[in-house]
Amino acid sequence: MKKFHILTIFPEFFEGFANTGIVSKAIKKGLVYLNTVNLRDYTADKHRTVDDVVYGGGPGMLLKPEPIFAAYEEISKEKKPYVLITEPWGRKFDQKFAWELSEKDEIMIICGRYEGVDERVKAIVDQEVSIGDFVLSGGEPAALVIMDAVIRLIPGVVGDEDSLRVDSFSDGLVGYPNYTRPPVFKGMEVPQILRSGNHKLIELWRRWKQIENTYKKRPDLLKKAELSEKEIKILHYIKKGKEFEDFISDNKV
Ligand code: 6GU
Repeated sequence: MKKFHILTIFPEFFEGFANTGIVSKAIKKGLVYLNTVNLRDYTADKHRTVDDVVYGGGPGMLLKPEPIFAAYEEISKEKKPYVLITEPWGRKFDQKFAWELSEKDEIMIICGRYEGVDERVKAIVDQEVSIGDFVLSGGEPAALVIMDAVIRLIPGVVGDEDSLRVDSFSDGLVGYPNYTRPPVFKGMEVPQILRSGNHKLIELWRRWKQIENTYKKRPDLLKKAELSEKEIKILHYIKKGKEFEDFISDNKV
């Protein structure tokens, strides 16, 4: 079972997430345990203060270190978790990072506030993490994004494990287009190849579309993708503006 410990001043933020869809099923199956920790429960004063003014002056309030350390120390008594803190400048969260986190048994995510967190908290942090180059008012939406991406990688969570294998990004490329019924909708037709029953050809067409979509939508990904000789050939065709049908007839597929 994978455990997430989420340190937050807004535990209610995670209720809808924990009670919906795949995540809710994973929790009910006992594959995931979601421990949302209210930092106010680890304060010592009457007002349950979690933040304070900045030494040296400046705007905003910072999360105090004591409640965060107190929560961390209690959690660590059982097992030391891998500790993340949400920061706009942290390591960019991506599919590779999600796979890495799926290997950890216990993950703690400290949800920062945009004004910041007392720097001494970094003493317990293994990795600062960001979900992109933009500023959130708090780390809660980021923690939710991270958990969702990691939870679906846990064996037994997603019904059809094949779907993980064909995920966009699983091989560094954008996904291929999919269609369901009806075969013609508002004059738009499902590509004939997908209805041909020729599985070898369908597989090749899907690969073509993945390479084409990556070239058109995310050319930055192509630099890192490890393409086979055949796939490099496909890319050459696409760059020259040729069609899938040209590739088929030129290469006697
Ligand atoms: Cl992880 N936290 C905050 N506060 N802002 C962000 C972020 C995280 N990722 C992108 N923007």
